[in-house]
Amino acid sequence: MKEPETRNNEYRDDFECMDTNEDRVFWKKDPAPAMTSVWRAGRSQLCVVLSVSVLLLLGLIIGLSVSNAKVDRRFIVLEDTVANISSLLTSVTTKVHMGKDTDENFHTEISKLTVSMETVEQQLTSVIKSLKAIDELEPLKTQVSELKCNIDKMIKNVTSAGCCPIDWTFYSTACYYFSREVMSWDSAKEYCTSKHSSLVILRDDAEWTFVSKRTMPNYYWIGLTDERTGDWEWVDRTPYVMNRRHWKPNQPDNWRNHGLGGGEDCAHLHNDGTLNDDHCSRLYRFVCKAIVSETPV
Ligand code: MBG
Ligand code: CA
Repeated sequence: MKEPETRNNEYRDDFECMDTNEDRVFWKKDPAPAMTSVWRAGRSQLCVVLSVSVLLLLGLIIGLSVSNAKVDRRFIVLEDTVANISSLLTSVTTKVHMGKDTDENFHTEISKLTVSMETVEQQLTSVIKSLKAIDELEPLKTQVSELKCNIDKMIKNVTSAGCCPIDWTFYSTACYYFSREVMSWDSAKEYCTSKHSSLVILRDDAEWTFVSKRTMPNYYWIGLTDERTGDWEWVDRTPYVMNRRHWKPNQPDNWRNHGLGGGEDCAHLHNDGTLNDDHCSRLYRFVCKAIVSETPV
């Protein structure tokens, strides 16, 4: 099968030690135009990028502080209610122990307790709502990171640590490559390795959502297989904990009637972002992932 064109002049990959000056040079994109000409040619572009960055940063800061203040307030109210419940419980338990659970006050306290429980439930719902609002700021954070990278590229003409090569997308602590070219699972695995990355390993729901939003409505191989041991494992050989919600209904089924020999040992994201096991020789797009920093940028 035809290997995809690699664009040597677009980036050179070394994901291991990106902090050294040598690697900053190694990650340099196209031959650098002289700094002065970058300034002359791109001054107005730079102004636009800088203004957008400032606006985005402002948005992020305002968004975060508003959400944080809301969560803080809701937590304080929740704390008070829980303290109230706790003292009511102590009083009720003492009465039960002392056999005074026939007192008129006892019933009043029990109904107070029930009301407080309902209040806690409502308050928890509202805290969860606020936390979700913070989650919604994630795309804004990614945009800010990308802008920072673009500014570094424009001013210094280098790809800084935490920034991704052209055609790769930064998310959280890694760069992701969503291929347009199609390959068998094994060739895709080799391709990712040759770029100092691996077929994607999806560590949590947030990453799953980020990746599947980008892959839908196409099929993409991911780094999940049961070919080696018969049990599903990630390409780094960490076991996959079966979660049926990740899979299409009735999958994985190790279907054998495809006439290609054997069953189905490789997992791909289906057009709706859920998984199917398929014959590893099928030609699908694929996702590579390269860790670029241990802490979010
Ligand atoms: C297909 C799957 C294939 C196999 C088959 C079984 C309609 O989906 O792609 O992997 O599971 O169903 O009928
Ligand atoms: Ca299947």
